[in-house]
Amino acid sequence: MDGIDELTREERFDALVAAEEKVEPADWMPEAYRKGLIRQIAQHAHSEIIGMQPEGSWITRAPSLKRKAILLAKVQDEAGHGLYLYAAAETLGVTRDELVDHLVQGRQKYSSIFNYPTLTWADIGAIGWLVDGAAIVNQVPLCRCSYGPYARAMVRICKEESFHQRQGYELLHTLAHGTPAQHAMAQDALDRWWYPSLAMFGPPDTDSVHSARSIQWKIKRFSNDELRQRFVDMCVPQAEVLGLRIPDDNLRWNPDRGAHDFTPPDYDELKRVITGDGPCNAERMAHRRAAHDDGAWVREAAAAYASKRAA
Ligand code: BYC
Repeated sequence: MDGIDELTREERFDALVAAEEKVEPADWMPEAYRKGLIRQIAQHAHSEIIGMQPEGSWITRAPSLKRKAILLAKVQDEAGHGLYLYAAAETLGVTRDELVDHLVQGRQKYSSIFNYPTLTWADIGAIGWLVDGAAIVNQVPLCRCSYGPYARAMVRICKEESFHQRQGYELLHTLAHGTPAQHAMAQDALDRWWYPSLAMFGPPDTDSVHSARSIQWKIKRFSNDELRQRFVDMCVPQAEVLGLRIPDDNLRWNPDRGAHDFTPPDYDELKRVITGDGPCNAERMAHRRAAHDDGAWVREAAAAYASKRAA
């Protein structure tokens, strides 16, 4: 391929993205676009899979059959989200096996939020309301991502996340309007999950290494700080309905900006958690590795069965 053809392909790709059309797996794409997407989609898929752990540990302790059935369905949905996302990443020329290996070897990341412990039942409500809420704010714009398979996976994921968020909000609402002890438990969960949820949106824009390129290529549509702001503005009236206090003395409406001023999360803590030093990093990875090893015989049996049928 000579230089002129290379330029033409690049120009064609840029025109496709500018026209808001989808880039599909068979289309030519810049190598950095492909690699960037694999990085983000893999991290997203790993987050869904690791994200099953903090809630999964409460399935046996849910306070009623109804709550147990709801939580079980939610955790199963998360496994499904992981699978859609691994499948979307596979269209970019990597295999799911490779990505899972990267996760268990600690070579790819997953969301910082899942390195915090779920100490009480109210935490399950806080995860649904805040963590799934943050995920929705982050992921709805990804339904318009320039890469077709990722965008289409996100449409279905967002519908399910919306149900997840409502179940968490309803759970927390029940506790917040229950006995004083239940109300205190709900407030304590909000106190502990608020700042880690704000950190889910990533480093501030000034430190975000990938944002500019991702926005230029229409993978991301908004910056980390824009989405964080949107999330805060969404949560404030919801907290009022819950009768809970967001743990931020600086939180107030700013009429000039048409948005709330708020205290940002501790970005040094985010860095520490991302690099392996959060409260539950070691536990989450050990659990994932053990599940991977324990499941080896299933993968081998499935592969043997498939090759027998092919023969
Ligand atoms: N945690 O340049 P930046 C869910 C990394 S799961 C860990 O701003 P980017 C759910 C970032 O990867 C929710 N790492 O990056 C599941 C990069 O490192 P690398 C998961 C983080 O990509 C179960 C570096 O820091 N959602 O919904 O432009 C139950 C520099 O950052 C974090 C997604 O994954 C973090 N918080 O923006 C309930 C959504 N923040 O890759 C719910 C898709 C930053 O260079 N992902 N990093 O090694 C995204 O939208 C973007 O990747 C991010 C970061 C906004 C997360």
